[in-house]
Amino acid sequence: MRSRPIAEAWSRLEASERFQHNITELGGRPEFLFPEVALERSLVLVKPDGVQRGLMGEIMARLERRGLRLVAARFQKVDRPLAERHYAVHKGKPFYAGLLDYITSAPILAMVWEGPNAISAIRQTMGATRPDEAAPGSIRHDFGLEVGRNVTHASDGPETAREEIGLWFRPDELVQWERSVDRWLFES
Ligand code: RTP
Ligand code: MG
Repeated sequence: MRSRPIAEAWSRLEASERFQHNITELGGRPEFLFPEVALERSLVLVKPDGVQRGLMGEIMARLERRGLRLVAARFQKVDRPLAERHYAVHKGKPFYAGLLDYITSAPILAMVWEGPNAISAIRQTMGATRPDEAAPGSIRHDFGLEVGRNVTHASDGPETAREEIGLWFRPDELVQWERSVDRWLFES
């Protein structure tokens, strides 16, 4: 997603012979100059501690105020098989058993949110895994103290996001919609 004038100027530049020569000399196209902004989706969970502490509204409000768009939401209990599939990557780690007990201990709020670069934007809003290392102003910093009670989950990459959204939601539960403010939040 680039604004039209920049995209057009960039295309003209790329088409020039001098540019092609210089890029070949450099060994490739300098993507870092104009990184693409992708419209992404991420799974977000308000974990049992966040629900019990009455933080669902606060967490949704922060994501909404950031400009992200809600795609799906379900308040539910998490059974063991779903927890095992969701956290399969952590099987065998010392905290795995405690993590499964924690996530299945009480209801959670499962959601899908979308927006430009949503995956990294949401991870940033959540903060580092350990609340004692999370940046001030992030959810885990502002509402947490211990890694085993860190309030939220968010997908950590595009592939994980696809898998997790598929695990938690059926395709017909994902709502495609537009907000009148989208053009004030998404450049194109
Ligand atoms: P999440 O998957 O929940 O969004 O968290 P994350 O990516 O920031 O961290 P990850 O490494 O995927 O860990 C998953 C969850 O396991 C618990 N954990 N406990 N005791 C420990 O050392 C430890 N390490 C991780 C946390 O609840 C973490 O969110
Ligand atoms: Mg993770």
